[in-house]
Amino acid sequence: MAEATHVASGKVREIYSLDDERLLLVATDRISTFDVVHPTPIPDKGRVLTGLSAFWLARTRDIVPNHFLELRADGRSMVCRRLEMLPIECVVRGYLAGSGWKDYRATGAVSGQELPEGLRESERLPEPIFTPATKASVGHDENITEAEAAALCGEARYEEAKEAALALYAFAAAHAEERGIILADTKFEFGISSDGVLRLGDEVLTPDSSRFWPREGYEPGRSQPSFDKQFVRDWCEQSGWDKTPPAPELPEEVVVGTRARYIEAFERLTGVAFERYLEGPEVVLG
Ligand code: PZK
Repeated sequence: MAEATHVASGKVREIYSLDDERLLLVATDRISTFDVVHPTPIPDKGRVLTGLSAFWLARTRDIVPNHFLELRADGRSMVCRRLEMLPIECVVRGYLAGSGWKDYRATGAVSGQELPEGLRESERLPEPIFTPATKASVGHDENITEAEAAALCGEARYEEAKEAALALYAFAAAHAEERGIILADTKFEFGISSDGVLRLGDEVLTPDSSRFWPREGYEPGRSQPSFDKQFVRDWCEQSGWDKTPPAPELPEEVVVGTRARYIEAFERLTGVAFERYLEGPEVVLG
């Protein structure tokens, strides 16, 4: 990729600039647990995430336009339109987990929205809620009120992003549910293209931007196992690692089991055999 210049690294992704209008997003095989990246890659994880993201972007373009332009033959990189990103994370929650559960337990509310009393950890909410968060450059994103988010984005763009995010969640949660996967929550990022259109950007509805739980064994009142990362978390918990950097190397059986879970999520959600995706990634675009 001689014409691409590197612009940013995420924990598990890289961004390159192609020209004034286009970026290349590359998903690596890196994996993090407890916010720390392991030295051991999960082979094909980046391809699974890029394929899933492209699948959702292709199927939701009538809900809201997005940044997708092209899937590259390597299956792990996507050419997208350069956007002016909104300065908030657009989180939709259908179930009470993570910081949503933490904030609810402490205050009875999430992002300033009061919820019914007596909800349990991982419980399904009466209806999905939009809980905007800051984009922290270091440390964790923090939930903010809708008024704070609207002030950061401008009222009209805020409302547009909120309505799009709720509609995207409803579509994806129904699709996942039919395939035995609970979409507990997910994070979207939106931006404005040079023609002034609000578009969905970033990675979309992947296990790295969402909580996917197996429907089988779902039980409110406790935390739920992660569809993709549970082998890694369980191994880390019993390894004695104190969850501060550096993260430990992962044993072969954890790598193999985790890779199989990513591929299972891909195949269940897309209905496409992963081997078929490797032969020609555009198969996920429908
Ligand atoms: C954009 N990120 C997240 C950070 C990564 C990814 N279409 C776009 N236009 C402008 N900016 C972005 C996008 C997208 N997608 C996404 N940061 C900026 C990010 C670090 C590494 F791979």
